Amino acid sequence: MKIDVLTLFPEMFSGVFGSSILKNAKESGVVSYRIINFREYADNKHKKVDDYPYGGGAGMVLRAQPIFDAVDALTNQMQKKPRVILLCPQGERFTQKKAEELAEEEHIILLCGHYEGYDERIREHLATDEISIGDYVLTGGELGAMVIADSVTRLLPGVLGNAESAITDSFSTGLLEHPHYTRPSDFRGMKVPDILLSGHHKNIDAWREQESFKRTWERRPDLLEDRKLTTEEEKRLKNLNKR
Ligand code: 9D3
Repeated sequence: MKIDVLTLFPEMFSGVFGSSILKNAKESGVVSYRIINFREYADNKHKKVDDYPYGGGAGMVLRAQPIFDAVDALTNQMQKKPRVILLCPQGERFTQKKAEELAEEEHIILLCGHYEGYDERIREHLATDEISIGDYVLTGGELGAMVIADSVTRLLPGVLGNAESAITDSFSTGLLEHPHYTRPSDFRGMKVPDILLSGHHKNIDAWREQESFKRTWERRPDLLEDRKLTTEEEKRLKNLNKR
């Protein structure tokens, strides 16, 4: 998979793309990253990427020309059209489902803006998706592009080992993870639950499922509203209400 980023701050990406899992994914050839400063594509001698808004008003607007030309340069000679993803506060909220959808693509281009708005023609005629990573205000789209690149890369075949495999992730099962403990069994008087030391694997599995359900019910009831409870989970809910 090819992941390209268009940004005015390319230096922000070196840490994320140069570390552990993403670095290994790149070196194994599963994914390639290109970080492009779209200022290089500005057709005027001052390399200006923004301009005053038609109709007046405060703030600046990102010009269409450098962005269209940069996307053309990244897609020339390629038959299949890439997904062109605009990072912006007004976009659709990013979720694991969207990460899974993007992981199926051959080529994605992530477009990062800042306080300037985008010329609407970028939205209408270039972007295939508009994404926000959540309801808080960032200084630009770069952190969003990193979040998407990270979450999509780890879903690509061969990127994660069995131990870290994505299949048992909380957002794939729809539940939060149960508590984990490691040695010692007594740390400063804080004990590991007896059941985990019992060696009864069936009981341990049942305890973990109950704890997962309890955590989700207490912390993220919205995750349970989005899906139908299994009969097993209905029982767990009754267990919780008894205590
Ligand atoms: C004046 C109105 N503001 C829009 C809500 C202006 C504005 C603030 C911050 C415009 C852009 C930005 C920079 N943020 C992003 O580019 C951004 C973002 C975010 O701020 N939150 C969550 N996801 C994203 S993705 C891109």
